[in-house]
Amino acid sequence: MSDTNVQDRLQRRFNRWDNDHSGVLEKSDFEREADDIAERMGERPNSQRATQLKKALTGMYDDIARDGGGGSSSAVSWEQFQKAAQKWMASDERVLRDHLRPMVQAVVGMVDRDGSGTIDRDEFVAWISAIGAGEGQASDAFDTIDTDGDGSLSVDEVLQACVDFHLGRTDFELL
Ligand SMILES: [Ca+2]
Ligand SMILES: [Ca+2]
Repeated sequence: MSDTNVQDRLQRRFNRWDNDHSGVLEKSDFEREADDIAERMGERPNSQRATQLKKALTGMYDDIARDGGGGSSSAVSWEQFQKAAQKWMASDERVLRDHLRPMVQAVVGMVDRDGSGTIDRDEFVAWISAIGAGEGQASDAFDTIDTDGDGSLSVDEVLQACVDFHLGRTDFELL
């Protein structure tokens, strides 16, 4: 993996989460992000799925604030964000997986329109076009992420794809 790549992706992630472009991350950025994803997925703001996602994202904010060395009541600077990320990415990748899991689970729950518990190809393509990321590659990405080749994406498969992206192993950004 390339360290520059990993660093660039972290910076991009920080900027994307900094929804109000204040230069620091606040809990409200994560609430807005959850609302934004819900809206793009055509979900009502207070639906169970939308509420789950908001809970997962604000929970992630609390984790980042804690591991960055600040408290969850103050904002997270880029330096604190990097500190938290280094902590999550330095050791066994299970640590990163555990931190990302609640968010991935909530997003999968939202994308999984038919409630099958997994994401099929149509659901995946709808999601990727809703977030406006790499539409042309959606079908190829689906095949790559579907590591057991059963034609649907499980929470674990999506989670691994997110981890692989942030560790610089793959180029397809999911979230
Ligand atoms: Ca499904
Ligand atoms: Ca699969």
